[in-house]
Amino acid sequence: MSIIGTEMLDKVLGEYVKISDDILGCAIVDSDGLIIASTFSDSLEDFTIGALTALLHSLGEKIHKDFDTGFFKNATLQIKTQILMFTEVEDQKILTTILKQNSSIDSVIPYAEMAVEKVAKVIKGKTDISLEYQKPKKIVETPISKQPKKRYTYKIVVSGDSGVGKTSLLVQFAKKRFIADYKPTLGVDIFKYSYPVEDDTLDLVAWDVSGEGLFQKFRKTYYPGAEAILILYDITNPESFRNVSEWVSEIKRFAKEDVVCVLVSNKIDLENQRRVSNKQGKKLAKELNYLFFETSAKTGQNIDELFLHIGKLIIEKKKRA
Ligand SMILES: Nc1nc2c(ncn2[C@@H]2O[C@H](COP(=O)(O)OP(=O)(O)OP(=O)(O)O)[C@@H](O)[C@H]2O)c(=O)[nH]1
Ligand SMILES: [Mg+2]
Repeated sequence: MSIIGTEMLDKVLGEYVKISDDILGCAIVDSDGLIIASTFSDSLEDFTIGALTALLHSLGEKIHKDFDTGFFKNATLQIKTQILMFTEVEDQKILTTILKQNSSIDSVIPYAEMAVEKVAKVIKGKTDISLEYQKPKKIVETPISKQPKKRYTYKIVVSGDSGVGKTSLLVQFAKKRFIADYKPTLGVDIFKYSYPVEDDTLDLVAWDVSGEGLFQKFRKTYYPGAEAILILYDITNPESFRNVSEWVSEIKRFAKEDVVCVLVSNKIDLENQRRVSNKQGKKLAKELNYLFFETSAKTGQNIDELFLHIGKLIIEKKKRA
């Protein structure tokens, strides 16, 4: 990149960190984890900047891995005292934003998306880049009679034990492909996917949570605002079925009362290794008053049906509200 480009990148990042006091700093990192540019909030001391820079350097592996899955849009990683948010820039580069521990990630995401658009332009050599970050527009919903086609956004949290297939289910739904290698999710990955439901369009914001106990204490911050929650278990793994109750109690404590809950019995392509019967799953769902779906993230069986069903319920609810 030219000197003008580098200066422009610094300006774009400089304005971005001013958006919110929650942003401590940010960096553009390439797919090998190398830092191309970085900016930190004016209020930070040099030693804090040093520590944060070291942190960014240590992220190379995660960034590399996420690129590998080909499914990188918006991910966050919660560490001891900060949140790291990664947003993909078109050209195999990532904007990493370092946020204070209790920041509202949802409110920073739209600005991060504006920042990556600007960064992509700088990388392409464009110079006519606005440094302004406009407040994201709120979607104003007009009455149904005046506007038959509508867009709705909804947040879904996908939970369940490690390895049950949460990430695979989302990848299969959005990309129609299956990743056979197991790469555990770290913290939480957030991605967006739009799909039609009858005459309307749904913008799904899925929070793909790590099933690892290690990340448990952070999970409570993921549930507020969720309109649907999936709890997955693996039909070949009875422990993941037994642990559904743990996930249910977490949801009861932290999610909205009227959230749409679905018990998802995954990996049904492995019928010959099944150790949790269809009947057991159905019975538990009934007791919990949850919807019940049996899916395979490998073959895609029932996954479109699952999201269509949830989508219809969400739209009905929003139209009634
Ligand atoms: N046969 C089969 N394998 C699956 C299915 N879903 C997931 N897998 C495999 O199970 C392993 C774990 O899948 P993931 O989607 O990474 O599991 P996860 O629930 O996201 O796990 P964490 O991120 O650690 O919480 C991977 O090797 C997947 O390929 C399925 O429906 N059928
Ligand atoms: Mg995962």
